[in-house]
Amino acid sequence: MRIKQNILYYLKKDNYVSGKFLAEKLGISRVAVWKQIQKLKNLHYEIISHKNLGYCIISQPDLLLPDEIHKGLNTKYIGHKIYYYQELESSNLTAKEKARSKRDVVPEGTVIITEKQKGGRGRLGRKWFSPIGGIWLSVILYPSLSPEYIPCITLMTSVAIVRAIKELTGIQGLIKWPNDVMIHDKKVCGILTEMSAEMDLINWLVVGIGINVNIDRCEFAKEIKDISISLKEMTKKRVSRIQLVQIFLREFEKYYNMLIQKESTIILNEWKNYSHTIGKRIDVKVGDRLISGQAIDINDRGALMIKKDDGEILEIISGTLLKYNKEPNI
Ligand code: BT5
Repeated sequence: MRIKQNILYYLKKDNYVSGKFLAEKLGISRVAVWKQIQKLKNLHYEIISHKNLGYCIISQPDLLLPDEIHKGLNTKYIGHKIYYYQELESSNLTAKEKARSKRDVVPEGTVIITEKQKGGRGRLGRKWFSPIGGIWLSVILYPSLSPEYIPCITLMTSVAIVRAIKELTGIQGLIKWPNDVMIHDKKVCGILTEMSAEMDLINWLVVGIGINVNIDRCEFAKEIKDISISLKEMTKKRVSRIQLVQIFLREFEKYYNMLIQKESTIILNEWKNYSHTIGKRIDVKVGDRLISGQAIDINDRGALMIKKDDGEILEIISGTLLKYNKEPNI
């Protein structure tokens, strides 16, 4: 992997680079250089060769290749190990298999990323539409936290996403409790947090993130056309998925570190700043129960606090917002 990265480094630095130069710089044979160039071409790097001048890179693929993400990632551990796939059933499924069976070789912060999911999943077995052009990734974590912190993991992830989108595109997304990032009242991102835990300790945690990036309106499935949006649609141009992943992973690491050090106040305050939910009159489905009232706050465990019409205040850890009045009920 290092050799491929080094070859790319020299190719991107100059117009033409000779095979001899690369072989000398990297301490390998010219045949080995040629083999690496073929591998890069297989990864859709467009590289031409000239008999006297050497190799020249014409274009690089718009793929979420680990080498590209690693360049300038600047995190301490999140995303240092990335498993990349052209297509998966679901990145959360793959991440869970790895977390379950290979903990010794899959360090904390390992990322599973794929260009496309055949069976992307939302909460409660719902479908998550994941065509080419989006970011579909899962992060594996082993936090020393009790399971009651799980809602906070979803909250901090949504804060990291909102901040990454803002930094890259200037667009201010808002967070709809518990796991949606919205732009103009439409869903641009969903988060699926799954875990294995004992009574008071999390064994592993997988945070799955789906962001609609370079997806055109006409590509959205009929059933979600009216409720979803992509960043390309908003900015009217293609958005760099690599940069968005890099910024997101950096923000994610920052907030995750705060959480494991039990400094959740900053996260909760940020979440409230970006909240699309607090202050609104809502109907929430919790299992078979329907709860109506006003969303008044989230508590330090990330539970939504609802004031019912009879004045009773409930804390809801997880549920689905059904009716959602945009105007605050004052
Ligand atoms: C979520 O569930 O929002 C969690 C989505 C998590 C997706 C990521 S992608 C990487 C990782 N691997 C996976 O398999 N999953 C994770 P929920 O709150 O249940 O919302 C699901 C609902 O969102 C669906 O019922 C649709 O109405 C809507 N939906 C589906 N695909 C969408 C999309 N691409 N954009 C916007 N809305 C969508």
